[in-house]
Amino acid sequence: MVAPALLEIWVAEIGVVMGKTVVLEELLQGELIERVHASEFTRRRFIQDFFMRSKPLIIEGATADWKASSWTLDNVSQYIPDQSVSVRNKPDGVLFDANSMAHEAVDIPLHQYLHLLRSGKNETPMYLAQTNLAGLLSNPEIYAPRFKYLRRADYLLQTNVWIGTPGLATPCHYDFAHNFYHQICGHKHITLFSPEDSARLYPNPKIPAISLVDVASPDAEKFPDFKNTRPLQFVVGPGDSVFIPAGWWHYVASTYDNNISINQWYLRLWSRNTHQLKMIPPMIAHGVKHLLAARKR
Ligand SMILES: O=C(O)CCC(=O)C(=O)O
Repeated sequence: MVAPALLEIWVAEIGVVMGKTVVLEELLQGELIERVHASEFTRRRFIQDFFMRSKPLIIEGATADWKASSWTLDNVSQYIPDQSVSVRNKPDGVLFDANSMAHEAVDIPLHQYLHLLRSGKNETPMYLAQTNLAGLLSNPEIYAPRFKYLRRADYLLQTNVWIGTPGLATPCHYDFAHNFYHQICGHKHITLFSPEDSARLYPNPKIPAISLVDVASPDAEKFPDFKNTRPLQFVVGPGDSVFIPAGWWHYVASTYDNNISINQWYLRLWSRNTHQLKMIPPMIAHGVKHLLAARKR
């Protein structure tokens, strides 16, 4: 649980990230995400109170027994072999342009990248983003096993690692899979919006899973209805796992420390969760659109 003084610092940081001053009271007036500790939480409760209701939450301490839970910028090169990786380095730290999807990246040996981050000599914010752990390690499940709240029948689609500097932001978007986002070291600021806010987030007409609104600095003239969204904002630190249900919009930023996160996307192929059932037609439409676009190229 975040100590109040630290929370205030983070709130001030969020104020900077969001391009406006946010005071603690304002944040506390908004909706808060529920936080539970793994020692007092069961899979049954997860399914009933969160999964079936498509409700996000933070579980603390659920990855304490993972080998990856002790990864830091100083020791991760002992576990992940050196190899060339693609690192985002857009000068403004934004992962991609929400209009065009354009991004900038360099190929660099992983250990050199980690060394650069530790030295703090990088000239731009840098991000080894959404990198499939199975592509970096031959046995990723030893370090990041199936999450304990998953069922055997749930399909673990992909486990990604994210290693970055302060000053990064991943534009607001949603995924078709359920997401467990585990903070390993450093901190991230996360802003979530429910699927009910979709129209107020002005989806990119070409890629409807991406919002055109820059959550850090929203253009009130272009996106007047954004002010009517109900964001859930919070900071995650080491040991926190966030459940982001399929279809929930998320904007993820880092402001003041180097950080490592691991996320797991999974599909529950059959479920009475009505929201997930609603996701199936857009998911198929999205897939068909991609296939058609790929055939045209
Ligand atoms: O960590 C980030 O920067 C983005 C994470 C994200 O978008 C995801 O896990 O789906």
